[in-house]
Amino acid sequence: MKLLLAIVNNDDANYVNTGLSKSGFMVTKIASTGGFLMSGNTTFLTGVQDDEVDKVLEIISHFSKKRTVPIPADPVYNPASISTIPAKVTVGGATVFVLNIERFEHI
Ligand code: 2BA
Repeated sequence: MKLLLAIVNNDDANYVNTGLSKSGFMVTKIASTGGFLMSGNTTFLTGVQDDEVDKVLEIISHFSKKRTVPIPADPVYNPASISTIPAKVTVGGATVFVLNIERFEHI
């Protein structure tokens, strides 16, 4: 069994949630914050059988878009922000960690 921990852009989170739920996967959503942009994202926890991992990754990938976003203008952690052209980073699709589950109990 595996635990997938998927960090998804807030704008894609409802689509990912619906996609996973409609395919029968149990999902827990956690409101999270990216340490670099310091803006909200959504972390999904999904426990699945080993042979279901690829299907979950496919659904997450299908609904998670890549986007370019400006880095907030804060000269302390973004020296480039003193330029008139905002620095940008590419965010997403999704960041996914796949962890081995030693034991699972649903009590
Ligand atoms: P943030 O930490 O807010 O990062 C947003 C985007 O900023 C990242 O997109 C990446 O393009 C860029 N970025 C992050 N740290 C950077 C740095 N030190 N220098 C330059 N650019 C940097 P993604 O890679 O798609 O990550 C989206 C979100 O996924 C991240 O939001 C963070 O919440 C999470 N994440 C990504 N990689 C992670 C990791 N290895 N461990 C834990 N969380 C991760």
